Amino acid sequence: MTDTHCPYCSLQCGMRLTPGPAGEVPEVTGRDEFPVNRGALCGKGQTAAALLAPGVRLTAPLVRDADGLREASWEEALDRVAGAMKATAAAHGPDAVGVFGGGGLTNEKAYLLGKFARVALRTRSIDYNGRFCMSSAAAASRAAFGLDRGLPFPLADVARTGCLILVGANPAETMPPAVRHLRELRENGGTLVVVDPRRTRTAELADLHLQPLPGTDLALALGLLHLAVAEDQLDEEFIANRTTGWADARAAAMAHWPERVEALTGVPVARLRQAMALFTRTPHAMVLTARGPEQQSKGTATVGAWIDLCLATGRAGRPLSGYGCLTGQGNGQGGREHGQKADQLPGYRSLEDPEARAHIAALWGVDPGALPHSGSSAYELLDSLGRPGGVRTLLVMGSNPVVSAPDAARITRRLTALDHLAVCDVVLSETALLADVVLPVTQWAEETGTLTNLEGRVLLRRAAVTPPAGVRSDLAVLHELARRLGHLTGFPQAPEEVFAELRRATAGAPADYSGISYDRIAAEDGVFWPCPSPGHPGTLRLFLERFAHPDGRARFTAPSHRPAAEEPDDAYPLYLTTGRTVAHYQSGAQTRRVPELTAAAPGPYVELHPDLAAQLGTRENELLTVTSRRGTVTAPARLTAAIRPDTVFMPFHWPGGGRANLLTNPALDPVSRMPEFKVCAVRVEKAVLPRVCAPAEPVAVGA
Ligand SMILES: Nc1nc2c(c(=O)[nH]1)N[C@H]1C(S)=C(S)[C@@H](COP(=O)(O)OP(=O)(O)OC[C@H]3O[C@@H](n4cnc5c(=O)[nH]c(N)nc54)[C@H](O)[C@@H]3O)O[C@H]1N2
Ligand SMILES: Nc1nc2c(c(=O)[nH]1)N[C@H]1C(S)=C(S)[C@@H](COP(=O)(O)OP(=O)(O)OC[C@H]3O[C@@H](n4cnc5c(=O)[nH]c(N)nc54)[C@H](O)[C@@H]3O)O[C@H]1N2
Ligand code: SF4
Ligand SMILES: [Mo]
Repeated sequence: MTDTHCPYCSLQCGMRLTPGPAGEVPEVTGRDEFPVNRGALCGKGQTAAALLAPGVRLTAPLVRDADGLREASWEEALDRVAGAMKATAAAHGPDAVGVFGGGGLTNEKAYLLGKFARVALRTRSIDYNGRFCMSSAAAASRAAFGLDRGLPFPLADVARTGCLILVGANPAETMPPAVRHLRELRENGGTLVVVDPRRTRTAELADLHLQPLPGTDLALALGLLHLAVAEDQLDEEFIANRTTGWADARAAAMAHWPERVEALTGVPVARLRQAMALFTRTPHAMVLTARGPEQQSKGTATVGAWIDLCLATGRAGRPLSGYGCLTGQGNGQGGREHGQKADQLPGYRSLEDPEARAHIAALWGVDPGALPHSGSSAYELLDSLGRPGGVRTLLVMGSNPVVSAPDAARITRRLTALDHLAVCDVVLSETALLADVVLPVTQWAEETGTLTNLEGRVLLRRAAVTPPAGVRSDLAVLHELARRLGHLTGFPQAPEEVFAELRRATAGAPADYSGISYDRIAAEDGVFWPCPSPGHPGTLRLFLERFAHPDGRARFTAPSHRPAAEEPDDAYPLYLTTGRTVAHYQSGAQTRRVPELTAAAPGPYVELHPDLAAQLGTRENELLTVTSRRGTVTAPARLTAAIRPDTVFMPFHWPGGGRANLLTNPALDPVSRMPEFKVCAVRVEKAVLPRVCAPAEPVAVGA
């Protein structure tokens, strides 16, 4: 039996793996002692062992020749990748070799990948899929508090606050075991407010559901702040003692009076007042955001406005109060701390800070001047592929952008324009299918490493099974590639050795892991960062005495509302928003290979209101085409009164012609460079079926 954690989301539910009979995958059970999930697992976690079966996962490297991908030896595959990296760098300079990482990678992998880019490749062209995930919340938290940790308190605190506003988060589908904390909140007398254009399973649990137009959360937050001023609900003492910048925030709020906010958001003034009453009725309250308000071209400003509301009412930096972001990927938190981001060095150090450069350069044994500077963000990096001055050889580790990137047809074209694409993956993802070389790597239960969950709790995922012959770890791949690029040392492949270096790299940094060890994590079932020494207990709650800016004060950011980058018009009269459904994870590369999950959710669909369906003359399951300025998709209709009649929703888990990201708008937030996955304008029509349809070829849905 091995205690470990789930391969998927940021809850990192504790699980126990019991070996199955010979030749079978282990049995997975939830671990009662782990405080985040207390034994519960969602369907994805329960079925995760299916990923370990030999037929599902890759077991040999693949290289492309004239006939397509064929099996190859590791030597040949690694030589091809390293050879391409050298050739590209020699012909086009080091920045023409790029790296694209993922928030599912362990801390050790994220750290070594960043080091590999900066030291072995000397490229500035590195970023990762976390840019598509929580970068707006991270940017806003850093601006307001001086530090970004998804939740500045343990998740269990949620059950003991007085009122929780969940903005654009659907944990009932995206983090099901977290729902018990929401239920407990209500059992304890607290209230839940949900802000979502859809009446989701999470909204069903709420005392109050606000159903704004997509892309209007910023106005909504300012409207609530306006009411806080108008109804004398400010915490003047907190504002005076613990913040700066209130005058500007007050002015921004005053420009967003309730009737104006009703006109912008569609949320009636009476509902705004109800929300404000619930939020200020109790001494403790929290606001948690997820991708709804964040994946907007004004996501950073939007989160800033919700934080301003918390600060003005004194609901931050105090026990059982505060703002937090529900980070998404398994290591969404740690993955954003250790240097796979374009502008970052390990421990949340900045690549542009001379002191940070000197510290890390000394550890890495290079001259600070030899460290590259910041590169461009994920979408910009992907959009540069194969273009003059752009990246020509790319290594992808832990992402499937063919399905998950915005304006995916464009990004797919860019990937095919590369001179060389190498993909490290566990399965043959849609991105791996385009690769010149596919390197099959070990996954969660086959390897050991640390991850940092949405609370900032550093966890140990332990190897529970022996990996199949033919696969190597991501760390071993980096080790081998670095060696071929002339770096015989500096790229260890043993996870604990990498972690030891990561500890030194983060010493004294904002995300300080130097007091954390594998033994300690095992003994304590997780350690919260910052943890600056082995004797330090770890930091469960941040900001209780002071915020992380040098003066200890939080900053109001005082944003103003602005429209989405693309609003509906005559040609594209509806809003499209996108997100998740409970059975599948992300691009679906993993979960579409699990029979139970595919049975539960076999393909893409378009959620629409019955009134809109009547207007279009369509019925349940009839094929629709959805068209935006980027492309057209075809998928069946799913009618539900839970969505606004002016908005349609698509989950993004499937490739092919039902791919939601063929439609999405890559407009970027100016600060976080987050694309606007949550808002674009579309036209919806009944699909015109081909008149003759050969019986052997039924119309493919999302094929
Ligand atoms: N089942 C499942 N669980 C997952 C994942 C998965 O793919 N599948 N992925 C994990 C990851 S990486 C992440 S980032 C998290 C994401 O977790 P969530 O953020 O909870 O998931 P989403 O479905 O992307 O978006 C949440 C809600 O935002 C709403 N929304 C859309 N537009 C707007 C808007 O303009 N304003 C507001 N307020 N709300 C809006 C949607 O209707 C949706 O219900 O989930 C994690 N858990
Ligand atoms: N329309 C729309 N698009 C979205 C979103 C949305 O809400 N709407 N959400 C965005 C968000 S929040 C996210 S996080 C992204 C995620 O989108 P992706 O980056 O595509 O994430 P995954 O599907 O998890 O892809 C991870 C890949 O890495 C592989 N993998 C898993 N573990 C490992 C490992 O340890 N090593 C290696 N080398 N590979 C591994 C998996 O098999 C899979 O192929 O999608 C974004 N795209
Ligand atoms: S909620 Fe997330 S971590 Fe927990 S079992 Fe489901 S996918 Fe795994
Ligand atoms: Mo995410």
